[in-house]
Amino acid sequence: MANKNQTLGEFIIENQAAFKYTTGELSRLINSIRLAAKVVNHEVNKAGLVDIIGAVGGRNVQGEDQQKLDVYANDTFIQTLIKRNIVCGLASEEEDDFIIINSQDELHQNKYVVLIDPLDGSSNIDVNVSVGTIFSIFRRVTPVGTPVTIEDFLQPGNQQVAAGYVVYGTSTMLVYTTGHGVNGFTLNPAIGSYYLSHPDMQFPENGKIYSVNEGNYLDFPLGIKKYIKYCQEEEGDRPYTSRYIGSLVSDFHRNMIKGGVYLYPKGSRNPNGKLRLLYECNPMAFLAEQANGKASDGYQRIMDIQPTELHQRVPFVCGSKNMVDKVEEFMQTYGE
Ligand code: AHM
Ligand code: MG
Repeated sequence: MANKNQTLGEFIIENQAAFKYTTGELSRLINSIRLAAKVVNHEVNKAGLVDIIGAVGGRNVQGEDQQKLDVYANDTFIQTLIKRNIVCGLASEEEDDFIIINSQDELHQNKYVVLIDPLDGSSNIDVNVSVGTIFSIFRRVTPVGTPVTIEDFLQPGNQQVAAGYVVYGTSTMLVYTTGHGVNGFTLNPAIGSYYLSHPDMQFPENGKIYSVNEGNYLDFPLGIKKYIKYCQEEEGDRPYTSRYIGSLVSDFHRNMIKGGVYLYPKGSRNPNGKLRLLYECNPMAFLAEQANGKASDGYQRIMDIQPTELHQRVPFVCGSKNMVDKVEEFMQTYGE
């Protein structure tokens, strides 16, 4: 029975034994992400004050340079993970290349690499709409004690050890999986602790929400156009409701709680879709599957795609299982 008084710290310790390789390293890593997320949360919550205390990109009253929030989030996560000596390599949506990390005592003894989108939903940052952080954790495939290589990062999503997101919304939540279901923790800002508020999160099998940027409609594959029309038809439990925030984390979070499907298809402007396989789609796909949902590129399982480059993009369909099945059915029937 889930204990709603439990803090994230307590939960991590209690569940450590369930981890596949239990040395405590993964627990410490998730703890570091939790810490960095608190720091970023503090900054995100002050975003509206920027015009009062000094414009982003300018200098604040102390004469320090003010960073854009996405740059700040990127630096915070990277520095926290490097300083706590907890990973052997990092890749970020904000960085061109992956980062090799040397641990202080012996070289490269850590086993895990982290891939991160430090602040997703960039178009929402300046307008007080929810944004999020997404992370994905793998065991390295190259030998411990050597510098990480690109191979350690180009692993299919089905090799993920853990994944999660932080949503900076009306409240701040950290939601993650280590392959044993999905649990959500809400930050109590007065105390600075996350509490287990959403144990064992599950997508309803069916949903009534579709989330897609319909401004791109004319550009979509025929299968997606037909699916959107299907959502709008009056029949059975349809028409569905359209809800699109434009922040993947928030759209996913709502759909997981209420039941729905998120789509970012390809189009002539985005021939492979917009979202990145490694930083956005894989971690969300792992969470979706762990929560009884599904994630696909329209034809195949996202987590079975073999990545070929760090910033690779893929079409993304994710959410309630029966809804994703339906989208695949439309893609099979009508194709591009
Ligand atoms: P970003 O990584 O530049 O923030 O882009 C990712 C975001 C997702 O969070 C969101 O679902 C999507 O881009 C929205 O894109 P669009 O504005 O094209 O609908
Ligand atoms: Mg992003």
